[in-house]
Amino acid sequence: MLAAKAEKRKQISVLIDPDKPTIRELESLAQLAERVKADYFFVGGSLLTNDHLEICIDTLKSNSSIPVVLFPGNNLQISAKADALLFLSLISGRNADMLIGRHVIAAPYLKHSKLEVIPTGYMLIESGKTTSVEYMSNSFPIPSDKNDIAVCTAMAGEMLGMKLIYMDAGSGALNPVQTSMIQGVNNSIRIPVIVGGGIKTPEKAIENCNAGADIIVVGNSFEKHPELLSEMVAAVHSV
Ligand code: 1GP
Repeated sequence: MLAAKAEKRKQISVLIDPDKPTIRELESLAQLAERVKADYFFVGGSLLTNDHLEICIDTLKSNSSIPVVLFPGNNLQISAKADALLFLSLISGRNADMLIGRHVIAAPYLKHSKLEVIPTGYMLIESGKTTSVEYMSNSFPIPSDKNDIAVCTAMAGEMLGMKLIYMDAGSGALNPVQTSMIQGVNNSIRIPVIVGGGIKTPEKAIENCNAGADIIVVGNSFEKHPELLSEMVAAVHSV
């Protein structure tokens, strides 16, 4: 991620909610992602209701060479089978459990695993409806028009030692993060900026990259239209 940013290469991650796809669907998604050269799989969700995390990672890894990065909604979503884990601190909220509490519980497991642990400042941005992550994290998102709050939050995250900032409107967001907010955040920090939530078109992905997003995350749209993957990856890589 750092090398790509230094070389000004934009990247795209396919978000997989382990509850949703069948093994068959996962196999073909992984093979397609490999063919079109998607950069990462992010795996996780606000709430998992089936015990599919490990089989999901196994399936992705046996059908592609794309790195699998855990994007955990809570400390139960840890698997040593993945390559890395976004160690998400919900810096947009004021819920101590999501800022540091769950991390204390997870730390000894992570210490003994071979996972690459990536400290990530996670900023939830208001998106027009209550998202699962807002409800499950018991935190307020940053209002979508308050760019100054987002900028200062990202700056504080970087100063606290976070290695990535993830701006998320939440899965299935009605309104994705506004480009002016992405621009403001990108101009104020040096670490890579990940942007996700409600991105449905290659045009939107390009707009976000031009505003300063380093990594675009798409989940829902690929679940509904896997055929979009090729176009989206090409769009992001063309920026
Ligand atoms: C959610 O950023 C991700 O955490 C992706 O959102 O599913 O809306 O693409 P979508």
